[in-house]
Amino acid sequence: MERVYIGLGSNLAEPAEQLREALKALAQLPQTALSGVSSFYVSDSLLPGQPRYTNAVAALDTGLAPLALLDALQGVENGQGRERLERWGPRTLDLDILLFGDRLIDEPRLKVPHYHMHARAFVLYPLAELAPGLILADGRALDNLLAACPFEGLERLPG
Ligand code: PH2
Ligand code: MG
Ligand code: MG
Repeated sequence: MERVYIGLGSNLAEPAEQLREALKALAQLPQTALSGVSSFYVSDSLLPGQPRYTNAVAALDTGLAPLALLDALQGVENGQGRERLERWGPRTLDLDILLFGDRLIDEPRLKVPHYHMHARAFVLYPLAELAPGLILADGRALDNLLAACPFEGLERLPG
């Protein structure tokens, strides 16, 4: 089993409900346990003019290979009505593999650690709830990434 961190995001059709549905689906994946879920956070979209996003991070322990997990996650996205109309368009559900054990993956369909995660408060702060003090496979320390990425603009939802 390998520890994997998944970034969840939604900015359409009741985003928090989309995340709760997605977490149920993650818990049902084959060879996989859902081992932790962060708080939910609301923030403005990186792209202006879109609805605000709700984001969270989940920890999985999985025996699936990276591309098998990616296929499964895309199945969950599609099952929740994800339409791929434009890059970075608004979406009912986005499931991103952030970290996969201690692997560095550079394949056409999958780059791990997830690109830009180091600069996204809506990824780093929920990740830090689950994995304080984490060192990424590429040697970067989560604490250093947090120090360079202000919490500003994030709203942590209660409960
Ligand atoms: N995802 C995007 C574009 N902008 N903004 C926030 N706050 N959260 C996201 O998950 C997000 C975004 C495309 O993946
Ligand atoms: Mg994304
Ligand atoms: Mg994505």
